[in-house]
Amino acid sequence: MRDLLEVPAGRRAAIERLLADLVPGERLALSTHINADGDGCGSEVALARLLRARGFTVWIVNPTPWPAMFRFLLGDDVQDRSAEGASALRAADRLVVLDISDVKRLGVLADTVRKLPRPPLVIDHHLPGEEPPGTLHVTDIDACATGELVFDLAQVARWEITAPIATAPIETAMPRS
Ligand SMILES: [Mn+2]
Repeated sequence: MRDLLEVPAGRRAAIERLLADLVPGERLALSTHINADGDGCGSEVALARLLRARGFTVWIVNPTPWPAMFRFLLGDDVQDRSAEGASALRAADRLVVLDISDVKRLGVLADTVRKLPRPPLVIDHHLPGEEPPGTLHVTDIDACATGELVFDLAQVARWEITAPIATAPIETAMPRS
């Protein structure tokens, strides 16, 4: 039987290229599309925690406010700087764009992203867009979600997926009575 958790060869190669491009200790901004959904938000917080565990400084900058219904995913450890807009993007060394195949999906941040000195890294599962948001891509339309690609990135990198990374600190949103 086929191993469903096995990372396909092409995807693995793309992940290895992306990992090789990460500079230890750099400050990374993460963005997803306007009106972020569960995949965008979930992928951002999982990747933020994976990267923080490897010594990166990470913050989120989305083009529209973090949805209230996903507030619990941020916990106390993941920083959302979306309210600062483009200046929070420019303050990072590198941008990682999640769940987007076209830069226009970054709404008010799109122009800033087009002009960043270093092209963003992209992790996405959509059909290719007209204007890709970066140059170094982990994209696979066979992935059911961007979250699947973040999981595979952790597998290939051999980064441990701890319980807080896997589940987000859900207990902070749902206190036991
Ligand atoms: Mn998605």
